[in-house]
Amino acid sequence: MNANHTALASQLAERGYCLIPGVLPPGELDDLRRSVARDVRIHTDMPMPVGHVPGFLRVNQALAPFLAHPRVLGLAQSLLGPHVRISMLTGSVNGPGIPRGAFHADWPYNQDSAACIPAPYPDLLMHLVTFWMLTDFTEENGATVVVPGSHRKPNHPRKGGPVDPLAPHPHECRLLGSAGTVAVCDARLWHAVATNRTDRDRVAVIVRYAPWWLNLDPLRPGTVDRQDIVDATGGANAEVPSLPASVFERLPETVKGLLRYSADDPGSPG
Ligand SMILES: O=C(O)CCC(=O)C(=O)O
Repeated sequence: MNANHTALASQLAERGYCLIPGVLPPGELDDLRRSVARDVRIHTDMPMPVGHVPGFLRVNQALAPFLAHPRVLGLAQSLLGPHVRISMLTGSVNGPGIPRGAFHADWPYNQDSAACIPAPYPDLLMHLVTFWMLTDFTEENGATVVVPGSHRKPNHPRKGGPVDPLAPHPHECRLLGSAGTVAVCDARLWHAVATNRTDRDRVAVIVRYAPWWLNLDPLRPGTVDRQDIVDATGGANAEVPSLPASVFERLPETVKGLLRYSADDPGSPG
């Protein structure tokens, strides 16, 4: 592990998150932000102000050249091993007026998911959630609320449980950063959407990185595990549509290895 990754890895181990500033080139930020904000608004699966597009790479590839950035992928590989892949890529616009959300941990720790690691879950990092900030993340525009150190807990706040997921936490803080920063979080970190009190969008792409040994099939429509664990039980679970072969083929070579699992077979319609 190089010295930078070691320092970031120890912040991540201690607090459950770390920040990598200046990953995206300043000269490209305006175009990236405009492109992502436009396509999230067109394709969102929830009404604004919650702009949310799972499988965002299908409709927008603006971030593709950066997804294997050595400062981000290098850290992910040093934590999860060399065979890392992108498990989810979501376009995200938290528009003006978006209300505060509930504290939760992310998949596969989230106990509201049909496919989850049952709590008490083990003290093991299995999934990274990265926020690629395309606008500054500020207190005013709803920088994500996080509880430092909560990634070491074996469960996350749940309705009816000992910690109210909707109440402010005494140790909470914000994931603050300037546009171009990538925030890297342990998926167990307790976090919540924060109110955007400005009249401007907070724009990001949320990219999750998983080791090869984490079973992503329950996320993917049409797989046996999705059918058995999610469809047959009527449970909730994040859904990641596959990447059309035509989109996959146009990705930078350095990025293809991260998304091979997610791509449709060549020859299938896309
Ligand atoms: O948009 C945010 O600030 C948080 C998003 C979030 O909670 C999630 O994707 O799990």
